[in-house]
Amino acid sequence: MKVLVVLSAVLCVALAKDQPKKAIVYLNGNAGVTGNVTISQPSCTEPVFIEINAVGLAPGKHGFHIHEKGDLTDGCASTGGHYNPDKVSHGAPNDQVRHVGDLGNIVADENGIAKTSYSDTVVSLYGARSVIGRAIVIHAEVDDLGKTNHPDSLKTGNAGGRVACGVIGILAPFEEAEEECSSGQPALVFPAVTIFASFCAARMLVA
Ligand SMILES: *[C@@H]1O[C@H](CO)[C@@H](O)[C@H](O)[C@H]1NC(C)=O
Ligand SMILES: [Cu+2]
Ligand SMILES: [Zn+2]
Repeated sequence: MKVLVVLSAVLCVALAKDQPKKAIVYLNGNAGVTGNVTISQPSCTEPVFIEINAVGLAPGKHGFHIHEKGDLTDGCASTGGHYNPDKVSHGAPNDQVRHVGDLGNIVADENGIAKTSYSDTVVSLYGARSVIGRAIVIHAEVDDLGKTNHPDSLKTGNAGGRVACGVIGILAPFEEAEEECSSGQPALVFPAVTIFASFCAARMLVA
């Protein structure tokens, strides 16, 4: 019986987990580059999945970042620097030390098309560090990932001008308010979840 109670409690906690979140970015700029980016995350403890569709790029690698502001007043120029809440050096997506916004490079084919997707464990759509409302920026040049002697390497990756950008907007869910959940930390067991689990366990006992 104890095993049943524990099992049902675990199941109920699993069912009560966060709603998946999804964000959409419409890319534009004054360099003829257009496209979109979707960012989805099943729960606050799982990685984001980023899908990129961009056209009009010069063939080759282009720095791809999340910048701190969703301000397009002056086009991509007014989106600020890389989103960097930890105030650390620029790096590669897989580095221990990196800006939250450091997503490395995307690669455009000979037709100027970049269609790619990948996961990232640092970027989040949940909590105080949610990137919703910030901006995605595609650069003219290669992001050197903080690995060269250029004076800007550890600041920006020396990725050159900004050829396209867009604000990270909510796609789903759009009906409910932000949940309390700190990104980048273990999931907290909230009182509501505990009560729900106890309720489920109690029902198992009665049944
Ligand atoms: C993103 O762009 C691709 C390629 O142009 C298009 O097929 C897709 O429908 C777009 N997605 C959204 C959500 O707009
Ligand atoms: Cu950038
Ligand atoms: Zn950076």
